[in-house]
Amino acid sequence: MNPVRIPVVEKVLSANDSVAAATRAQLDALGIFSLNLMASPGAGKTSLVERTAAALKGSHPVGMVNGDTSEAAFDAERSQRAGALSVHINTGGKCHLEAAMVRDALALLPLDQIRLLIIENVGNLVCPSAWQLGAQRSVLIASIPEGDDKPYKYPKMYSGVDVLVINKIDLLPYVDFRMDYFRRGVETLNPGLVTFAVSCRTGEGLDAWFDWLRSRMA
Ligand SMILES: Nc1nc2c(ncn2[C@@H]2O[C@H](COP(=O)(O)OP(=O)(O)O)[C@@H](O)[C@H]2O)c(=O)[nH]1
Ligand SMILES: [Mg+2]
Ligand SMILES: [Zn+2]
Repeated sequence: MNPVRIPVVEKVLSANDSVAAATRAQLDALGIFSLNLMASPGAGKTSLVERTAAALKGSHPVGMVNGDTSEAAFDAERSQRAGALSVHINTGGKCHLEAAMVRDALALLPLDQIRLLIIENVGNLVCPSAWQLGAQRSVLIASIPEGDDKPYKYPKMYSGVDVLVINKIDLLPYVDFRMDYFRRGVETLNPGLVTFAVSCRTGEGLDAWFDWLRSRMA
């Protein structure tokens, strides 16, 4: 007899969702477009934030909330150097961001100066997708060196997102990555998913990503 466990988990998630709904309403009211950026460690989340902040800061100032499992605020500092207004969240070892952490971080940002908010989630392909944060779109970065089997291994992550960015395409000549196989897996889980293939290193493909963001904010 252990029927208590499932209701408890559901209660925690629904409490989280009501905080997320309040954040979403707050951001909508301020006219801020917001992204929950998820990926494995090293896929290029901070690199994409840097590129995006540098390209859009003149027209659409970028705010960044970065969740990491420790005190080290390297990513928030990187995005700040690229022109974003940033806040670092130390999750205290937790492997995902929760809505209350984001709400508290937003209180530290000058939201009236921001048009685009990017929330860099903790590097992890498993649980972040279960936690609503209040962002308008969820974005997953897949990077070439991670391998072409990831949609098959992490179906929940791939099926739950609104946008996919395939990063590090400059490495395609050096890695056994079957783009067809990868894309077939994605298409099965999330038909018609908006997808960008980019290199944050060379800049290839990023204009389409910036155009998509601008059109969402128009
Ligand atoms: N070759 C290549 N390296 C990249 C690219 N984007 C990011 N990197 C490198 O990948 C590493 C991890 O990037 P980072 O943005 O910190 O990833 P995060 O952990 O997801 O935030 C860094 O050494 C980046 O320079 C890319 O498009 N091509
Ligand atoms: Mg990072
Ligand atoms: Zn977690």
